[in-house]
Amino acid sequence: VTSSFDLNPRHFPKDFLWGVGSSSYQIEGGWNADDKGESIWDYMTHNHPEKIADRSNGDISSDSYHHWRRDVQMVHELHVKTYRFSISWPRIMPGGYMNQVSTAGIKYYSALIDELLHYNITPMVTMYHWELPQRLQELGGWTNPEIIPLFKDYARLLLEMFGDRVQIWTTINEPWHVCEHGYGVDYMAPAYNYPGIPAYLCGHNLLKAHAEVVHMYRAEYKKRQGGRMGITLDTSWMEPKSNSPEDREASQRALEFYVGWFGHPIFSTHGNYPATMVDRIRNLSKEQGFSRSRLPEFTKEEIQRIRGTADFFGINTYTTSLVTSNDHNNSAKFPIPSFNHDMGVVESQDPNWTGSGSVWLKVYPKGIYNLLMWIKKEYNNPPVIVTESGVSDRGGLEDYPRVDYYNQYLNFVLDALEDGANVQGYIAWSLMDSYEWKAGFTEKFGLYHVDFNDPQRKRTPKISARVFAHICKTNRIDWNYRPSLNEEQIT
Ligand code: GBH
Repeated sequence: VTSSFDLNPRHFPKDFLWGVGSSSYQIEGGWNADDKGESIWDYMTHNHPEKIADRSNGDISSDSYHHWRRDVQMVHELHVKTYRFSISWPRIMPGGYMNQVSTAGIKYYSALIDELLHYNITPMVTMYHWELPQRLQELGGWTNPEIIPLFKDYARLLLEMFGDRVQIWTTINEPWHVCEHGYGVDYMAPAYNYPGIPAYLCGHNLLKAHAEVVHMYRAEYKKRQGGRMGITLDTSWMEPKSNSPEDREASQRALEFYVGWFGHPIFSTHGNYPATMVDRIRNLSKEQGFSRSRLPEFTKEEIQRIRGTADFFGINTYTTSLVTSNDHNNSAKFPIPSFNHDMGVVESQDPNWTGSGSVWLKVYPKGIYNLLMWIKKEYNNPPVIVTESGVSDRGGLEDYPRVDYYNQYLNFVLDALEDGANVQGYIAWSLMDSYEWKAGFTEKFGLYHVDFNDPQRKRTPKISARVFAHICKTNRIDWNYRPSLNEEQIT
């Protein structure tokens, strides 16, 4: 099926939503331009550079605060239909409150949106890709229920300012990552490193904040503005390490902890957290001497209010883990209590899988198929948009491994479509090389190379940009397409 003699190649659906993605802190720079406030990432990278692989920060990064016109040109060259980008909360509301709104911040995103529409590209806007105003972190961030009305205020401002021109919204990028990596371990900002308790408070407030925003959108904006709103979850595919019943159970449990924690309350028929999660955390909490479960409980009304609050299921997925049951030993990775210990799953990867520029990211193309089929089965086949998928390297324009990644992963997306999964789109991560959070500038995910030594931050298409553009243009995978680097423009 993959040879040049293939006279009948499989096509993606006509209206398949092709896209490329980025996020504000990773590309914008302009960290204190005009009246922008400090975010938790500004704060962490400035005060704790030792937490970042190359001690760098996003102060300038790809400088999209100044080069956004070129960014849109690139998106246009790629023949995609949508550009997924995020808005920086403190660029719009420097202190996180409505008392101070930045005109310069609003102007920036407004111009970007208009430029996209000029090229007929649909803006897909993420409200929160991890840039919390530092002032709100000082109140406890997502662990403080105050975040619910504050996030709603911020969302209302975005809908008022941009909702007439934005047809696809997602509220929050990767809640699991926000809560567990931000509060449970010393990883992403604010790096609380307080296992087993605050991540669940974060998740609880985050779900309520998300639901309030979707209800507000539906009640006050959707009819007039006509768009749709979802959320983006993330997970690796959890492949049972063996065919034993224990490992298959570990796989299902891991998916319920990573995806179900947020997916079940929003997308399942009954709502609420997955029963496995509720039971395990309640029982372990009791064993550990807590007077009630570390996982907060929703009231009946809250369960109903959260259920159904998404028009589509956004999923970010890059790689696969092999999973087996944990023996519950107390260890650095499984302290008692902790999310990992509650989940009770040990993850590994097959050393034979193709590597990438990131230790965690191994190429396992079938994982995306398995995950899409799992979502179909688990949540009654909701409309799904793959909001991120891609692979890193350590640099260079001749990125043939990235070409292979997209061809192979997309081939499995076609399989999932053929097997009935309601996949509506695929957004490649990422438009261009950018600030890779903890990895700083050491890992590159871009279809476009960015010269970080050039004050102009010159962008150059890699081989993968040409291949991805060809896929989006022809709506199919062409295994033999081998563009050269010589052409300056993508055609
Ligand atoms: C995405 O998250 C982000 O949304 C995006 O901003 C980012 O650029 C992209 O990843 C690439 O990194 O170090 O073993 O603890 C993807 C989900 C989950 C990927 C956690 C990195 C770290 C695993 N991420 N994972 S580990």
